[in-house]
Amino acid sequence: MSGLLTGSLRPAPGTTPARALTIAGSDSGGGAGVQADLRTFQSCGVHGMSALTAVTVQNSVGVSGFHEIPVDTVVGQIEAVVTDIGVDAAKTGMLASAEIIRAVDDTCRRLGVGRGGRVPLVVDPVAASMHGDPLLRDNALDALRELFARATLVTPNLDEVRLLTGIVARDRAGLVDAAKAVHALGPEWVLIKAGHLVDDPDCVDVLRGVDADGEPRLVELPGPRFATPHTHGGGDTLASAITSALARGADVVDAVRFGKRYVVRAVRESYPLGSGIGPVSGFWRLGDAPV
Ligand code: PXL
Repeated sequence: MSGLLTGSLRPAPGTTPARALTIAGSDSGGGAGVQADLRTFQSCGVHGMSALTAVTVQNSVGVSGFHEIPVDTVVGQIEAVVTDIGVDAAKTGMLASAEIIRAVDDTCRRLGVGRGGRVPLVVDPVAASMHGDPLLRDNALDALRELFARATLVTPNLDEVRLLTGIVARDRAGLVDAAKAVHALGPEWVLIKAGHLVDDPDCVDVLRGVDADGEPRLVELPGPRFATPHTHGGGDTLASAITSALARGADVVDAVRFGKRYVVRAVRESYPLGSGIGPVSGFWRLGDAPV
């Protein structure tokens, strides 16, 4: 692994850190969405910026509704930060509607974010909350598939794979088939998350892409499976840790390995909150030094 991600991730005081942008929705309960993304960026030593797409009304029990941000305000936020502050990597989370997805796609193309540009783009194709509450309009799947062609990496879970490709993966061979099918939609790399394969004691995610020599590459990423219901925000945290590593200059395979190590620790230290599902935690990154 490159030295970019080992040792202290703390930027030297007074220097400008690597910069990452999340284009995503707000979770009022603080477990997922932009709240999870920004604190993960911070924990990974990266300056976080946000373009808000929607505001969800949400607690640990579920999402009772959401309000979309007007498309020109979504685009305006992205343009404002990229043209002044600059960005080293970006990610998308909840995009809510086909109109927002298409506007984000076009804005990224214009600003050189994603494939064909200078800035890596991670697309986490958020469609529903853990409780099954919708976070994406039904008619937005075509636009989401089209956005995949701009992605450096897409990070679907198995529910999202089923929605986007019709494939129902039940075992590891199914994950590999899913990775091939999602890769065919056009992203440079795809990471299929095994979290939903609850019968598998290991949690072996599958990464597929094409390496610098043009050779297809399949990487298996094993990890422990924890017996906790409190995994809210796990997918957002993984994608944000990967985005942080990309912002620091890591290649995709190293960035995904880093993200997996980060989220394993966050799930291990997840906590109960409210009467429903609690969040994964970045508290393990806090030092013990007194304030
Ligand atoms: O974890 C996916 C996710 C992303 N973004 C927002 C969410 C959720 C899950 O609830 O609320 C805003």
